[in-house]
Amino acid sequence: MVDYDPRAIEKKWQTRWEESGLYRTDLSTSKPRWYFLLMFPYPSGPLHCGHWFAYGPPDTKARYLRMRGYEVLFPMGFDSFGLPAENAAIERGIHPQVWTEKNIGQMRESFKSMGGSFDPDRWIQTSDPEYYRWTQWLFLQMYKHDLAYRSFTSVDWCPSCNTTLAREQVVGEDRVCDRCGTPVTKRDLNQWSFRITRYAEELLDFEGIDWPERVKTMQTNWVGKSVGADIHFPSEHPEVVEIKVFTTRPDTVCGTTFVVLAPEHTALPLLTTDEHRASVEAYVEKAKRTTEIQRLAVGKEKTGVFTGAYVKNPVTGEPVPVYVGDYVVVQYGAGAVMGVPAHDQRDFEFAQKYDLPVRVVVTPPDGNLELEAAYTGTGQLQSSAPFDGLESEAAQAQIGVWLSERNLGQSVVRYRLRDWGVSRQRYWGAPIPIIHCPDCGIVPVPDSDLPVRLPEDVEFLPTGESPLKSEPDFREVACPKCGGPAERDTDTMDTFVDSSWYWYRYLAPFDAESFSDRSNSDRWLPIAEYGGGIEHATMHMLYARFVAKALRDMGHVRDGEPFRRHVNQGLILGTDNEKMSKSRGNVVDPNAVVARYGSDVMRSFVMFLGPWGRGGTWSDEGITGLERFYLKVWKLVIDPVDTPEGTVAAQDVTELLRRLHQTIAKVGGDIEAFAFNTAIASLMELVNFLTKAKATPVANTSDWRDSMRTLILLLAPFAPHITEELWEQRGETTSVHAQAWPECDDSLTVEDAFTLVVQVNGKIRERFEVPASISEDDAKEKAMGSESVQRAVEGKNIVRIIYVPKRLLNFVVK
Ligand code: ANZ
Ligand code: ZN
Repeated sequence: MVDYDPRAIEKKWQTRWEESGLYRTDLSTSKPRWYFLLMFPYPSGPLHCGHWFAYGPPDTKARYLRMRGYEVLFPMGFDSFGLPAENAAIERGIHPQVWTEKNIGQMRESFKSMGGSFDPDRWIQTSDPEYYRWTQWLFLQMYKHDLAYRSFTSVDWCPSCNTTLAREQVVGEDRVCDRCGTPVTKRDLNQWSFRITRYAEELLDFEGIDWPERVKTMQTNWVGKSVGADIHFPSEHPEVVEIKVFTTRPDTVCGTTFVVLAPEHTALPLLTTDEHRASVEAYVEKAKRTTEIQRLAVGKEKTGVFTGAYVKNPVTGEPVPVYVGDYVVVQYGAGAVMGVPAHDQRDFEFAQKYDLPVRVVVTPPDGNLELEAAYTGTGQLQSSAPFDGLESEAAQAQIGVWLSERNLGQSVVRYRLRDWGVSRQRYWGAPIPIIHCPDCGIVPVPDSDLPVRLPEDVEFLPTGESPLKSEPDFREVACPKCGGPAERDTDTMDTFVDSSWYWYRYLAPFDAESFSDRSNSDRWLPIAEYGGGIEHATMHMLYARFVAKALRDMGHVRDGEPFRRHVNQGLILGTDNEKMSKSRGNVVDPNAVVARYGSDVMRSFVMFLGPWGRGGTWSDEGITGLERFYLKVWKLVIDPVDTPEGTVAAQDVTELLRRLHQTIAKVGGDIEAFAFNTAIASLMELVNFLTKAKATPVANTSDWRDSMRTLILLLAPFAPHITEELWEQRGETTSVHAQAWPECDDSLTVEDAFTLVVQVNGKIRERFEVPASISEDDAKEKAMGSESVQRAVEGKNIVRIIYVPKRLLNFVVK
């Protein structure tokens, strides 16, 4: 007999599948459609274990869905612009393009060796000019619809690398540069931004999409809606009319005993009196070096310095001292807060520290006015004429009206979400398709001139300027409007722009006329399932929703929600139960595992580790366990039946069919729920059962031969190579992956029952109805639970237990 040799069969089938185009999707199909999208990888080199976990199990589901009659669009590509390529260029002198292409080559090999059933005709890469031409088109569409604008804004800056950092390059609690570890500072630059804030309210609406609660919560917090009021505290300073604050508790305005400005607040240098200038300046200098996260840390002591200035409480008319404090963030709200120590804990701590009065204006339920901590609940107003006696909620509304009638403020809704800064002073990205003309100003590159190609021969060394700035051939152009000398924008786009629309491109990857195909996008979207890591919960997943809504409003697509369902995979941990990392030395190289055991074993193993949504821990024994499993499957199917013909008990056939159909139902349901681990466990049980049954006469029946067929079909999504080979060896001529999933006949899954007779020393003590599949242990346990059996064995020693399956249990006692 032929032995199981994964090395030989896997290569053979990968090549055949490729040649036959087995996994090509027919977008104009009349079958039910299923667009199954996985977050495409950054091309970092051959696939690692995390990639195998992210892509292998979903491949199983894609295969299953095809067998269930769906036309499955299951494409793959590469998010191939970005910083690592540029860093490789700087460190090793390899051109980013070369580095990227090499890695993509390795990764595609890995995807092939996985046996991934990705559509062969839809591979895309975002650094391809035919792709980024449409990223640039998207930018221009945003610009034309007033969703992209240029402004002077603050960006993260690494003083050592001398460059702007993308948000993802700022790492850790201390916000350091991920290249050199230097603490990041801020710098003001002319930057392009996308107006994502216009969609803030709609982004909070998850109606009709099936997403993990966790992701919805993260997005909701990221958007950060607050309902409250802007309140103006008038000033007598000649250059400062008033200080505006934002509060979610306008009902507490009369409890304000100080006002705090952010260190960057523009009115601060004006208001500060000469007497306090030195201490305020020293404080501001120090605050500049502390990061936002550090400043806002909950446990952190609230500090500040008095400015010498006073403003007026708009309701009570009382003078209120003005402080500067670093717990106030300049970009949020009005960059200033009214300090209400009685009702806000941060203000309470501040007041304690600087010995400022605490005035209770919302009566606590216990009536106690000697507060140990802020009372942050609601209640009846006091010491707040003319609003005394009102409940907080009514007071909030009335105070809003009262203030706006007097031009002293108004009720507002605020969002924490900021517009999306998309300019990067880097090389390896899509050039921003804008020309700056001294006469015409900002001029978009005409669509017909797209793509604006990235020049190849460029000096990358980080000088603090965009590398493209030093390329006169790139930079200097004629203005498309007036023909005069003009300059291109030399920044490139944030790579998150590239990935904010890629699923549309899979629907028409080579279309030269459009970013996508409208009839395909209407038919195939929204995406049935989008799988990927929780780390993308806010940025990528929020940008994607924003872009979909923007394209919908521009009339380019129908749906504002791109992903009907979203699923997150877990992590594979190393044998030490820690995240795999080179520094810990717990990394497993999937290629070595595949070389030794084959891809079917590797992919099944990662599925067997644990539920896909949770992940699991690597184990070398687990790998050999799966190797043994497939050897067993191989022998079961390939080795001839050599059981002599004999009478076949009807109940053995029933049992065979019952096991089979129970497994069909179980495996299908588990795959749908991403519970690949329990699906494999039930297939293992089935194989054990069949291996035993093979030695009995049932193995000579046609039901047996059918059961071999069913087993191969059930295993096909998990182990595409071995099953294809076994299928062929049985004389089949069309691919196992083009077959229908076995039908589960519910009438066959019903458990048979039998009467278990329990004896003690041969004397019948009890009879039970039990399921036919009851195990010996369960039968014993049930018998021991019987009172009459207990009475019969009491005080005696059980010397032997005789179990006759499906009939009786006899306790021999002395
Ligand atoms: C007075 C007050 C009284 C407040 C009270 C709360 C309770 P969210 O919900 O996150 O929007 N705040 C406003 N602007 C700020 C800034 N730039 N930096 C730091 N803190 C700021 O929080 C809004 C509340 O956070 C505002 O309501 C303000 O404190 C503070 F009993 O104003 B509150
Ligand atoms: Zn011009």
